[in-house]
Amino acid sequence: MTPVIVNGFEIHPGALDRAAQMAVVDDIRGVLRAAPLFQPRTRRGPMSVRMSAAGQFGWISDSSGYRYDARHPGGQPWPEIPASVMALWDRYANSPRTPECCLINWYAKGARMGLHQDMDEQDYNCPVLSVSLGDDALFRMGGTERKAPTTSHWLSSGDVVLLTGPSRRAFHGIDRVRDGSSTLFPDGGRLNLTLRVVT
Ligand code: MD3
Ligand code: FE
Repeated sequence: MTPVIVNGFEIHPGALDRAAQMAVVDDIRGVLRAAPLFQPRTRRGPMSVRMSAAGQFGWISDSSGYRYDARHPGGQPWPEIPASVMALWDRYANSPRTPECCLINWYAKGARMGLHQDMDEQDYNCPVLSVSLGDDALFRMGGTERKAPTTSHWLSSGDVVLLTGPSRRAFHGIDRVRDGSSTLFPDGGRLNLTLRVVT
């Protein structure tokens, strides 16, 4: 399928069918058994999104600031990135590098993510690949300056977004999640995976 380009963001609607979505969710449940979701705290307070990760590095945020770290806050190394998720990178990322982090974001009812840039990775020439699962989310995309105009796009379960080129450095966020819009999770909610090269 040819992607939709919105504001320089490469969106692949319905990249994963229902069976593929369920297989990825199953694999991520396995990751979360070894590396449970936690609530990152920033200087601005606790985030509404809960997080975990797989791969060599995960993103953590605590009293000493935020950073990529080789260990979960519980002290254990992160589990391996599941093959079902790695396969999406191979298919959509078009990158010679291998992802070193699969960040896992869980949006329970009411969770959101403010407009931000992802600047903790060392090489912005490496793309980021995002996979949306569960409830629909209103994704806001801007430019490389906070004041640049933004456009919004609903992301649905099974959508893949490739952040490459100028969009890799662009401000973005999740304004809201539409509760009950998907049946993938029996009790609702949204899972977002982002594959990243960190070093
Ligand atoms: C644009 N996640 O984890 S995914 C994040 O749905 C994050 O949970 C959102 O923003 C979510 O940092 C949006 C789309 C996305 C992911 C990473 C990006 C857009 C991006 C990195 C750089 C630029
Ligand atoms: Fe981000």
